[in-house]
Amino acid sequence: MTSTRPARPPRAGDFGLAKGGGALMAVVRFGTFSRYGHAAICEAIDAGGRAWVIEPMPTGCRRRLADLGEFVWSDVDLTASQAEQIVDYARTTIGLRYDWPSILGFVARFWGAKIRGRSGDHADQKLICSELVVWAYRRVGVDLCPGKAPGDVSPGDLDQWLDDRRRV
Ligand SMILES: [Ca+2]
Repeated sequence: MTSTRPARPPRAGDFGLAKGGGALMAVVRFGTFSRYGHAAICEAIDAGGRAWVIEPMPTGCRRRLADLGEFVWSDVDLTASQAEQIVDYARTTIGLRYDWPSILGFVARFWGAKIRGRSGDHADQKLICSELVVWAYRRVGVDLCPGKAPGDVSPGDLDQWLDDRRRV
C-alpha cells in the first residue's frame, strides 16, 4: 500500500489512483484497507499540463480535467497501440452507470464475507472506477488482477499490483 512515484510523467492510457473525495470513497478505502478509494484512466494530457481523466462515478462514468497531482500514476510500458485502445475503450464507457454491487462487495470484504452472485459483474455495462481500469487493460493483454472478476478489483488491489511490479 505504498506506491512510489512513477519514473516518468503520466500519459494517455495510464491509470491513476487517488484517495477520492466523499463518503463513498471513504467506504471503499475502509472496506479494502487501502489509502486509495478511486481510480481513473488518463485520456490525454492537455496543453496546460493537466490530465483529462475518464472515471466511473456514482452519477455515471464521466470525463473530467484533473490536476496531475491528484493521482498517483501507473507507469506500465504500453505500446502506442495499446494506449490508444485503452483510451478508445474508456471513451465508450462515458455515461455508463455505476456498479453498486461491487461497492457492497468491498464492504463485505471488510467483514471477511463474500457476496454471492456477483460473478456476473454486470460485465462491463456497469462500472466502478477500478473495474474500468481492469477491463481496459485486459483488452490489450495486460491483466492487472489475474483470476479476479474486474468488479471485484479495488483501487487498493491496483496499488498492490503496482507495488509488486516495482519490487521485481
Ligand atoms: Ca461491472
